[in-house]
Amino acid sequence: MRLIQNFIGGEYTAGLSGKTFEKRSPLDNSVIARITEAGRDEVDAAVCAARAALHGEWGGLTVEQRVDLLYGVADEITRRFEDFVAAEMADTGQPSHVMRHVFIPRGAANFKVFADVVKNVPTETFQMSTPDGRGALNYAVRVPKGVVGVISPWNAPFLLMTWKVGPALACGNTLVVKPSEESPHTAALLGEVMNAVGIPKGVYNVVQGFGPDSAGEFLTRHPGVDAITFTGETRTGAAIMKAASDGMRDVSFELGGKNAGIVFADADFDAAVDGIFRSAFLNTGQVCLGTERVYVERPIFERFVQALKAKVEAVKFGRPDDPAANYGPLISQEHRQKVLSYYRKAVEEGATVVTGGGVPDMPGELAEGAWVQPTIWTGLPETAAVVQEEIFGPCCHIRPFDSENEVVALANDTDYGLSTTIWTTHLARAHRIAARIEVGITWINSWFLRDLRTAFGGSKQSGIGREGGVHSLEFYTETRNVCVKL
Ligand code: NAD
Ligand code: 6OD
Repeated sequence: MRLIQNFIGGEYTAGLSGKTFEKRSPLDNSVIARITEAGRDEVDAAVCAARAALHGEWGGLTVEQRVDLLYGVADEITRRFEDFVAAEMADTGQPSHVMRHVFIPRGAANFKVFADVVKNVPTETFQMSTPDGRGALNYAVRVPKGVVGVISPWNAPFLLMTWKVGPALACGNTLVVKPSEESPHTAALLGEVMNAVGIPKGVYNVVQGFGPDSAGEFLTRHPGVDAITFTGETRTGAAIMKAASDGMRDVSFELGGKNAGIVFADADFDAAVDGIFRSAFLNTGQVCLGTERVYVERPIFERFVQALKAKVEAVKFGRPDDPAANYGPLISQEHRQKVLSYYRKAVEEGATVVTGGGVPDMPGELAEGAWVQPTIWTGLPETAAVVQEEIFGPCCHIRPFDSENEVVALANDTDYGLSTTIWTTHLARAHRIAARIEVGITWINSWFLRDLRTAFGGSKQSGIGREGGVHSLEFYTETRNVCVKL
């Protein structure tokens, strides 16, 4: 069994309190790692190490030197690709192809892309006239925010953590990262990469532990943290916002979603079925951008439901390294209980269960894992809990619609506003609808197609702020204006 420690000032350290916790495999509930839990003292040590690094060698590097180091980090992740794949698979139990083709390569890309952004972004300047006719020149200087606290979730741990670590480092900040208690491996492994590449000690620190009354809360309440970037549940975001208000620290929040998928009768039918299947069921439905509400134009409704059902019923459950398997478990027993409670609630609320609704029969020790059947419902009113609340599991409700106005109203009838996917060959209509849907990200005839230079974030209760490309620079730097009288 592995022992995972905190990473502070470039060293893996045993906790002062001696407290540890277990990480269990989602596949069979066996204990796969024991983790040193950071208490207040470790969090304080990590913040102090980050503060010292800000004023040390790291703070004196040129942009070009930082960019070179970040390219080095990306290359080292690629060199240790198999280690990252194995670490992430151990934590999440998801199929190896998802790690290999999406999550780990994206982790490396998060360093390269933001190194490029920082290198290429121009400086804002304004010339102004003055009464003496000689004028003045204003120019903006970007400086790092300082010590940034990164709090990340378990559903795509490496991608989502590095999506913040990459731009934060590119902008010259130093970091204390608190990965989810359910996915401690890759944040810890990244410490080895930082050391191998020569990132100065203290620039990247990791404290392991839980949220309330543990490393997460201690970090967000620490006065030495200048800004907090968080991805996770909306409720947790609210708690972190309260903590951040002490000292007026800046926040960037990527929160929950209850995203709509909209399919018009003129859509490329097979592409739409494939697209909605991916968006609802990839990663066992544990994707914030995932579709849990599907609206299908009435003429193709029945055919669509049957086609999606056939795809769902073809999934093969199994271990990530089983070549015959393509579907993984949920992250934990606790999350499985939550998802299964919604499966029961759907039935109580009168849903027609098109497929799924329970747990699959798994052989041997896998019977102890966090497996659930992917599930489709129809027939519920929009007020039903499973249509309104984020479940974060492999399930969706499908409802027919008859008009553009109706489907826009249905899609917007939620407290969340993260993403939408629209399937149609009528591009002018798709464009029109995209402008009316209250979300941060709309995909047309695609889903989770990411250009890291674009704005990413949620409306309503799905987030505060935008990251991606220059939007990340807005959060991870402070802009100072210099006015020169000529
Ligand atoms: P979570 O909010 O339970 O936990 C996220 C992180 O916050 C973990 O590291 C946790 O330990 C920490 N945390 C919990 N309480 C805290 C507190 N009081 N103070 C400080 N830290 C605290 O979320 P999760 O279950 O890990 O992830 C799933 C959720 O994340 C879903 O709601 C999903 O929609 C959301 N998510 C959003 C995005 C996005 O980009 N919008 C991306 C991925 C996941
Ligand atoms: O692709 C990204 O940058 C991103 N933040 C994805 C979020 C996935 C949510 O589960």
